[in-house]
Amino acid sequence: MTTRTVGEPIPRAEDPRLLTGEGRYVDDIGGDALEVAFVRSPHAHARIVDIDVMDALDVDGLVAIYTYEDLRDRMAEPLPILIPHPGLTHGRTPYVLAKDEVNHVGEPVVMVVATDRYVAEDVCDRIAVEYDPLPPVVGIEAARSAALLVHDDVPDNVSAHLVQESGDAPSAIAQAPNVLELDLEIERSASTPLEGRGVHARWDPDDRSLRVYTSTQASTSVRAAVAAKLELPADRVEVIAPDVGGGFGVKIVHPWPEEVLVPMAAIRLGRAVKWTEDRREHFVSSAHERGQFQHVRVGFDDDGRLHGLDVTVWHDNGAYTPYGIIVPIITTTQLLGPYKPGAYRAEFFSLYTNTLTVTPYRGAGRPQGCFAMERTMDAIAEHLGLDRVTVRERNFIQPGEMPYDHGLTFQDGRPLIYDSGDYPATLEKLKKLIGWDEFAEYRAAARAEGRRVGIGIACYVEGTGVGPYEGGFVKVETDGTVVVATGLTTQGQGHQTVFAQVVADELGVPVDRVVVTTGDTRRFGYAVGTFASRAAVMSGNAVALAARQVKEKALRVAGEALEADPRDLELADGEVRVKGVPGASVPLSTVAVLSNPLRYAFDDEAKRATQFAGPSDPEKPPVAEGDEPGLEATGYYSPPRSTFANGMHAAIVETDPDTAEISILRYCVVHDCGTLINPRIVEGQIHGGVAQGVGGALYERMVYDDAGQLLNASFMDFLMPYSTEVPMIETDHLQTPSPLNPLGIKGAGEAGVIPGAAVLASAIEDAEGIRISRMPISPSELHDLRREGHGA
Ligand code: MCN
Repeated sequence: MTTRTVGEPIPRAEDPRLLTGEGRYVDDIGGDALEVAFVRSPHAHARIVDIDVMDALDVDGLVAIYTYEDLRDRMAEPLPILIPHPGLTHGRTPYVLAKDEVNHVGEPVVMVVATDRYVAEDVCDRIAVEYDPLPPVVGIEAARSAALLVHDDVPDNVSAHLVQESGDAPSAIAQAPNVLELDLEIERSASTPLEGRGVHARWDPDDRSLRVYTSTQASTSVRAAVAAKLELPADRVEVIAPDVGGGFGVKIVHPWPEEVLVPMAAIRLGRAVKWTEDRREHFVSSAHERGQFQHVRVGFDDDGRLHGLDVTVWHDNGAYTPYGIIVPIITTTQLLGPYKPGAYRAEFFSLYTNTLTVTPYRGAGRPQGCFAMERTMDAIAEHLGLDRVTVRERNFIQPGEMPYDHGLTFQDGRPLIYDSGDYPATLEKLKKLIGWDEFAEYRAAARAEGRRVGIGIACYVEGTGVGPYEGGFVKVETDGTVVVATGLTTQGQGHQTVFAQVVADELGVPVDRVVVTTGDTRRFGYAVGTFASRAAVMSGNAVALAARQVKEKALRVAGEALEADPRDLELADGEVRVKGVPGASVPLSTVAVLSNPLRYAFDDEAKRATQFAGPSDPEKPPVAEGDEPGLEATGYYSPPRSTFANGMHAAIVETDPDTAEISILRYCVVHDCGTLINPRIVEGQIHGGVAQGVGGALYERMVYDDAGQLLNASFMDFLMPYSTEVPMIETDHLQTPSPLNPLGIKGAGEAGVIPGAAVLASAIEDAEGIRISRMPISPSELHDLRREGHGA
């Protein structure tokens, strides 16, 4: 029997190629392409008075210069709002090249096309843009004060103001025996994938077709956007995401201005044109996230049980809102984690600032929500003198209460209902893994040696696998190779391996016979994209459903050949067999030939296979009357609603009494994403997420000055944790299958990052006896807090 591979930690099939430098990224795409550079705004806020290109025109190698004035029709309109929401009362999006105003440093103003990038950059230097600088709005405080406006026609800088309620939280809090208030802040950070953005476009004038390679998380969406903006029929546009060196959210946006401008130039010039983002461009002209102030008011009883929770969030959405309110609404709907809040009220203000636009970054608003909720849990425990774990346990939704309806609306407009999960069991595992109950003893021993150690915990629940749909195509080739395609893209998640596992098990073939393509609109045209930890749930189930159709057909065709009832047949080891009859079998490759009348004529082996069972006419393949040729099928999966994964992290930290250096001694994760397709890949995902969580907790922040200049727009200045700063991560799993999809899967791709700031704040607070309300925290900030007199 073929061994089942779902659930097995098989190595990633894509790794040998990627690890030996065989990856093919956008910048590797060959061809004699012209190259693009952009003149970008040096001002955070300014009116454009004049653009003078005269001095640039005699540069050797210059091919074209485009400003807003050169744009036509839909290219001259602002970019769309990708996720409209009634709460977004003042949505604003940029033009692909600034029209008459710039609203952040890095906004593209002029596009230059030249024979190479050096020439293009030289041309940019010779273009004189005259600006009339306006005072910028930088930071949440400045935006809230509304003394200055980012967009003249947006009162108070508020793009959206939304209130969500379940019960009457203000009264519940007023009547509660205990009330606490917290003011919290998470600073702005960013996805920072190692490969920046990049676009390569070719126009075929004979075929009137466009091929675009782009480093994206959503190639089908880019195709739709490019076709719409350039007014081409979608079937004349191919968009291919080749290998993508990380996305982490920033590459979901579609289209980036560059993604339509580069194809526009390719069409107008009739040449291949490419643009590769440099690192500084990425920092100032892609997107950031995090960046929230929060005020929490909570009412609870003397046992620590919540009666009411009232949270206000001020969210910095940067200069524009292409993603509407998606980040703050995720914060306020997913903040509740595994807890019953009593009554709940959440209110957010999404605010414009003259800084880079904010779009989802791995976790997408959840790390901020988790920080608010988990800081609150710790504050309650401290207030009542209770163990932090006890307070959490007392507020958990119990397994018997699933499905649990919060009485709120989720970000996708559907009811916020948790489908499944066992939070007490998750916590039990975590306590054992980290040794929660033994820690007091360890702390006392460490204290006796003059060491400061602390333990922290944070819990989260994450809505994953959002719809509306994803599709999969499965085909058995006549050599027995199984070809799988799905439209969503891959940025390092190991999709080639996991989708191969799913299909291999459905068809009973060895996993190395399955070849998976993602992110290529030539192979699969309808897809939504890779974000929101949705690929495993969505495309995993879609390829399974397609494979099940292929299986059904294989049994039917083989049944004809073997003159057996399909119900007596099974698929295993790459063959269709008559159950219990040794030797009565036909290879799946032959079934593929039998399903293909034209191929059959050339295949003696298939004819012999047919003769084995003595068909009436061996020259005629046994494709049943009315059957479509080909052993292939397309399947779509569309979920009734999101499925909710959950997890809990605990960390032990040590803080240096003199230098305030913060070291993570242990970091433990217990995670439940339902049925695991590949535990090794899920652990890799969690480890990568934890690394980003550690970055967000201790190192990573975007530092703007008052003029709106980003001061640390390079990897020299923006601190990311190296492998030396990322601790060993101890991981354990629970598998509570989702009842919402055939494979029982929940997503895992963002889990690692969500509680990073919360768990490390909890542990540092425990080590230091200092209230931590703002993350990230550096040694110098910890030192300052100690000096302010809050120290242990
Ligand atoms: N998986 C599994 N079993 C499960 C759940 C998931 O084996 N029960 C596997 C999946 O099959 C997939 C991986 O784990 O190979 C992540 O699955 P999933 O949770 O579905 O997440 P996506 O594949 O949709 O990936 C998106 C997610 C997000 S939102 C961000 S941001 C992110 C992340 O994945 N960006 C990444 N992980 C990343 N990893 C890399 N290397 N690079 C990025 O840019």
